[in-house]
Amino acid sequence: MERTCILIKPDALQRNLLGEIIGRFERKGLKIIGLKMMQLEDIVLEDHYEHHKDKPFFGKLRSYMKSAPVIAMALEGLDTVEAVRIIVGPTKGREADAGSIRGDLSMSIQTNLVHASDSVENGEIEIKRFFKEEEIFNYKKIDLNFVYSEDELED
Ligand code: FUP
Repeated sequence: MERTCILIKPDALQRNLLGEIIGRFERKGLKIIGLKMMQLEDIVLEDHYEHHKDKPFFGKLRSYMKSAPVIAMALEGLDTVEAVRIIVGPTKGREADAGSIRGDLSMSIQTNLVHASDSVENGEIEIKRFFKEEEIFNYKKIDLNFVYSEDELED
């Protein structure tokens, strides 16, 4: 099974959308293997947004990401990185398809509610960045045989 990392951003917390957003991942059939609230600091944000460090919007992005706590989630499932990116939608909320989190709930390119890992490799890096080993849980999820077919579970 593949793993991915989600951050539910400060705008979601302020707009009372945590339950709505977590619920969408749950209803999809994704297994929550890590979940916590945390205050992000400069060092971790500079690491996380390394690819945007020299962009003009970086300063404002960093302040916004520190303006309130975030919720970090680790999710597990088949092809989870791609499945979650579809549920989240593209970066700019006002251009995202209805049905996606950003398409339904966000108008912004920056306050766009959610971060989701963009590759399997980054998913693993981000889980390590935001979670300690003991904060990731290995447990039997009883709906697995209904979320996936027998064939898919054997692969
Ligand atoms: P995504 O993978 O969709 O979260 O998007 P990116 O990695 O391209 O961008 C990460 C974050 O940078 C976005 F969530 C918000 C911020 N950003 C801006 O603030 N302004 C921009 O023009 C582009 C991105």
